[in-house]
Amino acid sequence: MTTTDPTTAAHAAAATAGAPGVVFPPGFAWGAATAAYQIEGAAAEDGRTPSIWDTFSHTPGKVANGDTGDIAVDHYHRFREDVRLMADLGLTSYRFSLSWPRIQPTGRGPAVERGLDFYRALVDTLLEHGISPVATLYHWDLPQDLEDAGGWPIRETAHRFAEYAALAARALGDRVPLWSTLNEPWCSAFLGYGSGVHAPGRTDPADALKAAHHLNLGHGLAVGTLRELLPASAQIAVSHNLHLVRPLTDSAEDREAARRIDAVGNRIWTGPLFGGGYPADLLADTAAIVDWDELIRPGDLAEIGRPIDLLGLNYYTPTIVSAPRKDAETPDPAHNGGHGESAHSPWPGAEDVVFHLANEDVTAMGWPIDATGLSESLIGMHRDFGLPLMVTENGAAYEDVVGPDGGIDDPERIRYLHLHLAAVADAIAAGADVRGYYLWSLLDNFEWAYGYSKRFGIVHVDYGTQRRTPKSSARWYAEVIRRGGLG
Ligand code: IFM
Repeated sequence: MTTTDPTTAAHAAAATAGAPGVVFPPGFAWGAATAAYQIEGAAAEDGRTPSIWDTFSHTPGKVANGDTGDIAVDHYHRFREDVRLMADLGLTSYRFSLSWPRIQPTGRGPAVERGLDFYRALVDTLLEHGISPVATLYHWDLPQDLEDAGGWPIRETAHRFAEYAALAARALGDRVPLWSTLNEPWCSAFLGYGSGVHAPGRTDPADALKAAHHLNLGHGLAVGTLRELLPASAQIAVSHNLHLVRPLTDSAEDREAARRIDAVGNRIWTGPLFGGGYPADLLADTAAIVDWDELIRPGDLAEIGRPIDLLGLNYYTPTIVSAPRKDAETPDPAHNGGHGESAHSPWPGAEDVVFHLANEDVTAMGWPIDATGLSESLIGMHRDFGLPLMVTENGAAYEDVVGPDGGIDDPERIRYLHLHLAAVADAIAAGADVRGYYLWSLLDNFEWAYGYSKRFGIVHVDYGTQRRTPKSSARWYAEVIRRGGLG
């Protein structure tokens, strides 16, 4: 594992963070990110079968307006046009996810070549345009057959995931230099099996904790498989939405609330990932919910702790918490990770913790804007884990308006992105080894339980015609990339 000496020239070049003319290190990846179910469409083509998100979105009442990913933004058929857009922006890297049910429809057995062909063509087109591909194996679309067999709460799913990783690595390993195992497993475990606002929509805290362990195990097993099958030069990462948890006040009670959310939101992943096992306080907080001794089998922690090359951070907003209070605020966007309302908590062992808005300056998701949380996260991760980092998601939804000339002017998104890129520069200047930034998202897309009602793209999509129109934020980002930093 490489760690970077903060005195290198790259860091010195970035040391003017916050000042005009902020420059990022040479080789810094200027990216954008998407995910298969959110953009591909072609849900029943070329052998693809339903994932948990197909089932969930087709269940009345689960997704706003009854929206589904059946067509999404039709990227499956329009990927060449989309790669041209990326090239026009000057992106140097593109982070996308592979659809498990497109590659291995039932989650078992051989790969479907037509599914792999799509990704081969996508990757080849990216490479032809000088854009470095970053493939995420799992961005939430578990084959429905595996959910029917028990889903992430059962151990077998972790082994199935490693087998699928092998199929992907054999097909694409010669041309994808950077792989990520999981995207935001916190959401898969705790929104999918705890609060139920995400697929598969189950609401059992014990299942949520079991899912977390099996996602960790699946990650570790997949790292082992990828190391065996990929060229030695390939790099392996995982992307977590680590919560930047701040206590509302400095009281012992609020600090205790923050500790509990940090345990089940963050250290449940980073503890075993970095060889420390599950934290004792997490095990104590959740002892009445799940039998960890039965769940963790001999050898699991060694698998999960296999070394990785890079750690991805997905950051949108900080998480402000307190102990229960009489004046508790009702809108608590962080309660469900900002992904919808549920009577069931996604925080096993910390159900009574109260969430607060960091400030009133919010995006269309209701998520407060506070870029200091991004620099603080990166600096903390550098200090605590000491490996290269990437911001694998960051961006904002706004209610974009198409002007009379067909253009979309989105200065609020530009402001959000500017603040957060400056925060990345601040972290680099403070010594964090941050290798890239992947803006969420390239295109407007299916925003999970919110359907198409929330737009995160820097490229607008007219869902009726599938016409793509770069917003002013896209032109701004292209200029940032051209200059290699903020002006
Ligand atoms: O759209 C999602 C993405 O799939 C995962 N991270 C957060 C984004 C915005 O909610």
